[in-house]
Amino acid sequence: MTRQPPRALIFDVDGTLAETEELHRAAFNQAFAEAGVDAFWSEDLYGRLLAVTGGKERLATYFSSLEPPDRDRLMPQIPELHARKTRLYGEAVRAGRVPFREGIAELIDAAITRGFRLAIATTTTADNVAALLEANLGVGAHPFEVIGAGDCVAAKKPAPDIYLHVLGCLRLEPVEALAVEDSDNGVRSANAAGIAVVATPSNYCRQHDFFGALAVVRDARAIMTLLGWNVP
Ligand code: XBP
Ligand code: MG
Repeated sequence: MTRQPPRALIFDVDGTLAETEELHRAAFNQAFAEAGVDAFWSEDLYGRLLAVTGGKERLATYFSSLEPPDRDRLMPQIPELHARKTRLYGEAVRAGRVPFREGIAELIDAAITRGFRLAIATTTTADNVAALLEANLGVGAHPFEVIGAGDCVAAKKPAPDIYLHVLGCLRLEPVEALAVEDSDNGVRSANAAGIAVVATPSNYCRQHDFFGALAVVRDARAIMTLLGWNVP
């Protein structure tokens, strides 16, 4: 790494900390079934819908593609549907069904050992972040100084808002941070905020265009190698 070494790591959540999107997809489908909504998101359809970040925005994109009267009947149901989905997703995560990705725990520990500040910048909700951190690190035991999540900003990824919000809370300049992302929207968001970003593509994002990423690597262990940290 030829640049000035960063002082903070800012992690994306879904697809980066953990492979969560299959659990999100299952929660959306269960919420549809429980609400009597005649919809089912297959892996293929969900992979395309992931181009839209934010569950509520994703639902609005999908429902607006339907014909009236279904479209007009379903659009007002988005807040309740998404709240139901978030409850279902949180229950599944708290049941321990989604571990951190390979190397994430080691990267976090190595960063802490080296005095790095840690933060999160994600499109998902704060409740979902809390559930994932509790399931993998224990209740109240996470090392993230700032958690920027969901609707705390006006515009979701690929807009830079969430990264600019987290930088502001950390009182750091963009050049002092390094972001870790799994998707093209995430890389674009960090880049737009002026932050260098390493991509660790997730299952749904393998074919994405990671233009603008400092590097595209297999997992968090490869990030430690990139930073010159010995991999345990
Ligand atoms: C990924 C997203 C989120 C999740 C679903 O977030 O775009 O919308 O797919 O979670 P990130 P919600 O990669 O930025 O962590 O339904 O809570 O949005
Ligand atoms: Mg992601």
